[in-house]
Amino acid sequence: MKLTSRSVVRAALVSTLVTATTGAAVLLATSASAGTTLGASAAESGRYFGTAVAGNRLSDSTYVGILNREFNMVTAENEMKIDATEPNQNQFSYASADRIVNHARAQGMRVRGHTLAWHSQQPGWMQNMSGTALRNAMLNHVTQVATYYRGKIYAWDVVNEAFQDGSSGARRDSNLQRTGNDWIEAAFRAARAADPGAKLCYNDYNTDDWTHAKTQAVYRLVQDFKQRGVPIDCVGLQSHFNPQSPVPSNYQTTLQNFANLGVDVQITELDIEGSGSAQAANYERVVKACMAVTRCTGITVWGIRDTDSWRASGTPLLFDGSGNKKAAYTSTLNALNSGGSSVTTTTTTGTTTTTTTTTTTTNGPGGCTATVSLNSWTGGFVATVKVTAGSAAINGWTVTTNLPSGVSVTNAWSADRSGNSGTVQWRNVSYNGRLAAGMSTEFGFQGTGSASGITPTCAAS
Ligand code: 9MR
Repeated sequence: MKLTSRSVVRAALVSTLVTATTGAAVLLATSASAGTTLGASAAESGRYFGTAVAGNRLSDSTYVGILNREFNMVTAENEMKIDATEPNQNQFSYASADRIVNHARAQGMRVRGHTLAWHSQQPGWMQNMSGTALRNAMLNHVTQVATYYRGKIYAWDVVNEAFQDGSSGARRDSNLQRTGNDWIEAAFRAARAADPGAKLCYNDYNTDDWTHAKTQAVYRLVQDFKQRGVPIDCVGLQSHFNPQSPVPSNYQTTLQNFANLGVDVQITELDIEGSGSAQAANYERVVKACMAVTRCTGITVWGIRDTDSWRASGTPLLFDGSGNKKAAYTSTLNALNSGGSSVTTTTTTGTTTTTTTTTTTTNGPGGCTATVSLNSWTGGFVATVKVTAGSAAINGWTVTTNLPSGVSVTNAWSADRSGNSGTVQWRNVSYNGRLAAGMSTEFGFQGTGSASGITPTCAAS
C-alpha cells in the first residue's frame, strides 16, 4: 500500500493533534481532504453528522434520498418518547421507533436515543402519577426501553430538559422533579445498568450561552455527577436558534467548558431560523465551534428540509422544501471540511477505563478513519476499532497500531493481522472491506498489558 505525499503530511499532523491544542488544529485545514456529504465530511475528523427523522416521512423518496446520502446518525423525532414507547403502563410499543432504527442500521447509520425521562410527552397514565409509584414507573420505563434497544444506541438522552429557563438556575417543576431531586441520577444509573455500551447524555435547550443561569446549572449538575461517580458520558446542547435566541458569541467556550468536565459534547437538535448568507454564517459559526473542541463529537440537525421542521415557518434547516441544498448547507459542509481537532475521549466507569482516539490517514479515493475504544483493566484490555470510509467508497482497509512494549495480542476478530506485538497491521477480512462513503465497520482484539494511548492509523484501498 502506497501512501501519497499528502497522506503522509496529514497522518503526521493528526498524530500531533492527539495531544495538541486548538492552535495546532488550524494546520490540519491545509491538508484535509474535502468530503462531499455532511456525514462523510464529519467522519474525516471522527465526528458524525445526524438528523432527526420522522417515521411518517420514510415513505417520501426525496426525503429518504437526502437522508441516506448525507447523514450517518439518526434521532427519532418523536417515536422514542415516553408516550410513544409506553402508551399504557407496562405495555411497550416499539413498532414506530423500530422502523426508524432499522432504517438507520440498514444504511450503516448510528442512532441517538431520544428520550428516556422527560416532563413532556408523557402518556396520560404517567401524567397522573406521583411519588414512589411515579419514580418506580419512570425507572421501569428507563430499564425496559434501554434494555430493548441495548447494543443499538450510540447515545441516549437519558434525561431531557430538567432545568428552568430564566435566572433561577433551578430545576424545572414537574411530576418527576417532585419525586425527589435525585430522580436524574436514578435515571442515569438505571440506564447504565440496562445498556452499559450506550453513552448517557443529559440534554437541554437554552444552554448555549455560557453566562446563562441555566447553562451554569447544567454545568454544576454534570460536575457533581462526575465528582460523585454518577454515570454520565455526554451533554447534549439542543441549540435551537432564532432572532430572540441567537448563536451566542461564547458558544465555543460553552462547548469547551462542558468538555473540560470529562464528557463528550453533542449538538443534538440544531436549527437556526433565517435565510441566505446570514443563516449560512450562523451555521458556519456553530459547526466551526464544534470542530474546534476535541470532545464535540457530532452534530445533529432537527430535520432535513425546512418543510420537515417543527418550526417550518422559520426555514431553519439545510435543505429547502424541494430538497435543494441551501447556502447554509454549503457553509456547513465547508466548515466540516476545514478540519479541526481530531476526537479523543476517555470515560472511566468503576475500574474500567474507556479511551477513544481517532486518527486519519488520507489514502485511496476518500481515505478512512480509525477510532479505537479501549476497555482496560489492570493487566489487560479489549480494543474495539471502528473503521469509517471517508468521502468516497473504499474496497479495503489496513489499520496500523503501534502497540506499547509489554502488550501482547491474545485474541482478535473481524480482521487479519500481522504479528501480535509492536507494530501490528490489521487488514479487512472478506466481508468487511467494502464500505460506502461515510460508512463504518468494526473489528476488535484482546491483549495483555496496557494499550492506553494507542493511536491507530487507517489507509484505504
Ligand atoms: O420536533 C418535535 C415535534 O414534532 C413535537 O411536536 C414536539 C413536542 O414536544 O417535540 C419536538 O421535538 C422537541 C424535542 O423532543 C426536545 N427538544 C425540543 C424539540 C422541539 O420542540
